[in-house]
Amino acid sequence: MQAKGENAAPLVGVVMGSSSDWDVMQHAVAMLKEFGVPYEAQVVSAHRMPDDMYRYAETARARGLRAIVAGAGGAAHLPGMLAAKTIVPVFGVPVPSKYLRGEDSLLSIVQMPKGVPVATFAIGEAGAANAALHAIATLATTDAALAQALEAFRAKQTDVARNMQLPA
Ligand code: RP5
Repeated sequence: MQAKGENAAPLVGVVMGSSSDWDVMQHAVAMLKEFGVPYEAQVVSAHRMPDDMYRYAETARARGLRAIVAGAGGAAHLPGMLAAKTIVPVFGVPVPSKYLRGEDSLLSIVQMPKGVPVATFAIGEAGAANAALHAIATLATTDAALAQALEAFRAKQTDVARNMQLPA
């Protein structure tokens, strides 16, 4: 998968261990698109392209990335190894795995030893979308227009919930 992006320099990097993660990780990209946040998305595999992974992390800050959303499945090293090489905040998304339904991915990502954090989200598409929303919330701390858009996004959810009807 090639790097994608809007015209502006990317503020959020979305990376994943395999193109097979895209079904899940596309939900992060969809959220960034919805908010008009410049992003890039690409495959960066921890165990199949370790040198590329290090380069990605080492250059992330200088390239202007303010957050990295990293999804991986199984023995999911990618988010932790990126975090080991950059101080750009890493938001980890456990991708459902074939045999253990992503519980392996979750535990691999969430159990970072003290000192190198990875903010870890839910397994699957909710986690991918929420990781992007968290990146957006981080950017919104210094971007009033984005903060307003995020408030509106929340208000819409409130309206939907208030109007929910149960079966008679
Ligand atoms: C991980 O291995 C990837 O993040 C993916 O979730 C999993 C399986 O990869 P493929 O065998 O589908 O390429 O590195």
